[in-house]
Amino acid sequence: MPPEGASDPVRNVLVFGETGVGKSSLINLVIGSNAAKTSPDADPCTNRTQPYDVNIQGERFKIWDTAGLDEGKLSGARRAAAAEKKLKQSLRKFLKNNDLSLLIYCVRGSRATRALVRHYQTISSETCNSTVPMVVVVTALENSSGDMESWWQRNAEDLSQHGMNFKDHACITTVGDDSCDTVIVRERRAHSQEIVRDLIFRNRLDNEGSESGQVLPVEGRRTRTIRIRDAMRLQIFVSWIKTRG
Ligand SMILES: Nc1nc2c(ncn2[C@@H]2O[C@H](COP(=O)(O)OP(=O)(O)OP(=O)(O)O)[C@@H](O)[C@H]2O)c(=O)[nH]1
Ligand SMILES: [Mg+2]
Repeated sequence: MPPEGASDPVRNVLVFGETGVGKSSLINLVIGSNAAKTSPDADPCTNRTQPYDVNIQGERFKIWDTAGLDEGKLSGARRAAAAEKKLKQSLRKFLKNNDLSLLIYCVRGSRATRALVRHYQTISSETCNSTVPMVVVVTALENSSGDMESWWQRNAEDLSQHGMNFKDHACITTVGDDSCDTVIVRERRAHSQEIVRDLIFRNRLDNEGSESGQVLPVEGRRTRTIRIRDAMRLQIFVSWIKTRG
């Protein structure tokens, strides 16, 4: 007999963003362990797309860590191109199989908004025909003045003016457990874990039904178009009957 919950659907969540912004740290925060390798070096740490299993509110998720994207330096251009190519390949595969529940764009709070546009556009251009939600997670806010959420109040309009629109957001710290040197940082980290797990849960896409799937297959799209056309015809017919009556 399979273990309990083994046949439950598993929802895939893909985390992407620049090198060193805290993608692997974010995953460790969500799963509650240090399974994903992190590094303080400026050099890229994660080199391949790798899944981490986690259960959130009784549902199963696979959170995929990805290689960091280019941070605008000319050095390492080959590696950056390879990281982008790998990310696109993984994304296309998920979309083709209707198997992606959520995209998380991980950014660092200190980064200028305009620096975030390029990677946003790269991924949006891949997902424009799909209904996979994209959310943004802003990291490194453990010492921000005011509460962490105030980052959003200061920057949301700027993001939108730069053409970046997200279904939802979380302003958090992903600083490692061993680097929480004050009570406030420790509390912010614990709060961040709750916020981000909740973000994933409430924005997950249900990939089972066709209405909630991502890219509708051609047949599905045609059926939906016919349904809309029939409804419009019916409406015109009803209006015509009314004008006669
Ligand atoms: N202060 C601070 N440091 C953080 C935070 N999140 C991560 N870091 C640190 O930033 C460094 C890079 O973190 P990683 O999680 O390895 O970043 P990454 O995006 O996975 O990096 P790559 O795999 O190289 O793309 C590590 O030293 C982390 O401890 C944060 O919220 N605040
Ligand atoms: Mg990493």
